[in-house]
Amino acid sequence: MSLDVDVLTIFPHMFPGPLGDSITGRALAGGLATIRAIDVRDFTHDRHKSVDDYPYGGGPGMVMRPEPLVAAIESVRRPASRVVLLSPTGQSFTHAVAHSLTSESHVVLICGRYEGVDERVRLATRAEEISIGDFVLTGGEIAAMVVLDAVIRLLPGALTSNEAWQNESHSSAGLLEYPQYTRPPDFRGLRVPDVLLSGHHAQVAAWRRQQALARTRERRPDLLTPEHQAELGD
Ligand code: J9Q
Repeated sequence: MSLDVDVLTIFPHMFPGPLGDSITGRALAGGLATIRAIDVRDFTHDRHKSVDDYPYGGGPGMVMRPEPLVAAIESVRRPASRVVLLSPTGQSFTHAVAHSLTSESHVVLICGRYEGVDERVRLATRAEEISIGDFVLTGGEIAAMVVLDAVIRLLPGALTSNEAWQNESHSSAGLLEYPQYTRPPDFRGLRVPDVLLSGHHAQVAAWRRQQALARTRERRPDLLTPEHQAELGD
């Protein structure tokens, strides 16, 4: 079964964009997933096809009006659809969320623009909100692409057996990755660590494990479990 995605946006020409290349492009061409970009302006009824308006209570910027967005959602949603609003106020997008989306038959991604979306869109459609991180974007389109990239590459058959194996061996379960090197052995005086040139596979594995642990302690101590701490020797 394939994943069907409807993206609701006022910039439908942005899709599939970069998702049309590389691994995701191959998955889309192979029918593992389909992305349909729906123009929210098609659900307006006024002469100017207006999708935004001034915020009640005043303040800067514009807010996306509920009628066109909800009409667009209702035109595509099915009983089993997962309806997701990309928003900086949402639940954090994680690998676990990406994985959960792979088992859906239909996902509706709603891309807001401007300073936000009328709250009644969420209330009327029971959409869940997902954030890809604590930063300000111009709109939800690029956030939707981030979500789709992460999800599509997890779909069965998206990765070649080689890519899947690389992916598997590359993810040191909950730790940051170890540093990678390729040729040349000396680049501007920066040498590849001797152990990597030694051909001692057990020593290479031990060095990489130690690097992954040390880098995680340095850069993302929040990821370190008591077991990792013990392995680091403290
Ligand atoms: C729609 N900043 O930011 C982080 N995750 C999603 C977003 C976002 C934004 C503006 C509009 C989504």
